[in-house]
Amino acid sequence: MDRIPALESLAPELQKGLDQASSFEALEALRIEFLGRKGRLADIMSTLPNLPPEERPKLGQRANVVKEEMNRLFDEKKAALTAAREAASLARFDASLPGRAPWKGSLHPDTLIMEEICSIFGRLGFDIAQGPEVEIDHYNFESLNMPPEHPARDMQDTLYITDSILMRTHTSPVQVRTMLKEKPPLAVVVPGKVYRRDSDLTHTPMFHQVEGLMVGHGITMAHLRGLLTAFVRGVFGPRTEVRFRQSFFPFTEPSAEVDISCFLCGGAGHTDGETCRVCKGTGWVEILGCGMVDPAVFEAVQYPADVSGFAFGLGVERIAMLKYGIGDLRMFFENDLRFLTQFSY
Ligand code: 2NL
Repeated sequence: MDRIPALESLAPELQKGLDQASSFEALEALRIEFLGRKGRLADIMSTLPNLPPEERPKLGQRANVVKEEMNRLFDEKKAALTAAREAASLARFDASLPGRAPWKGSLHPDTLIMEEICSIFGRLGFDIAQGPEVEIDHYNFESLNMPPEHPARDMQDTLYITDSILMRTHTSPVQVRTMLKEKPPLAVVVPGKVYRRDSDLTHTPMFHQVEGLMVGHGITMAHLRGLLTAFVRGVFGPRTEVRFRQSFFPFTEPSAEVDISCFLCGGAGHTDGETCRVCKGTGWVEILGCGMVDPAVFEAVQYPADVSGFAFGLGVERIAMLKYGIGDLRMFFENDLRFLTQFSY
């Protein structure tokens, strides 16, 4: 005998069962019944040792063929069930429903303003420079005409790491590093984070600055005025007027603060009979500080005595608050998506 009837009927019977099965559960039940460890095929296999030794190999081979055939039948049915399930879920899919909009990232207002400022100065011929936020006293103060006992140091509440290492209080040390690396003429803008020991409604321990520096032969205050005028017109519109007020910084002489004509009321001081909320009725808004680089700074970086230059510095959050009408500095640091996503573009 080379065939066992029970073995030969397995695949046809399985096929009948599969034809009836309409779920993955029914499929699994059939798999256990026919191919399981205690299933019908295993049952038949367990009778093999009762056969005469010469018949065993042939029947063993035949059992393997039947097993493979049954596995193929299962795979076929499984694929059919899967296809049916997908077709059913597609039938439920309503292509007329409104879609869900994907989350779209946006840039922080600080980033937008820094990029805009760098782009304007880039077009005016300036390079962009960056440097470390942890600085040494020498680059942050000493070479900027602020020796250890200089009263100007009291103007800065500094976050010290050691006696001589600190968090930079302005980006000026990057300009110092640039001058130590490069000979004049040069023109750089430096955007970045700066740190002060200060925290209240209108001050945060970290904020952003952009500073600029142009050095060469024959650089005058006229160049400073022309470039800053072009700059503020780029940010606040072509009709913006500028006004220079005498001021003081340890690293510039002479020094000035720059006001622009109010971009909300156009300098009138009022809108629809109400006092202008941006300039508080003055018609002017303070925008930055600047001046001609003090010769002591050039001396500290060993530049020749016949070079001259101008520098300026501005607070990024302040510009962003003015430009976007943001009333509260804390908004910049809370990372509230209702605030941040308003700056998508
Ligand atoms: C302000 C004023 C200013 C500078 C920054 C500077 C840098 C070097 C040399 C000279 Cl290396 N000056 N920077 C000059 C004038 C003003 O910042 O109110 N910033 C928020």
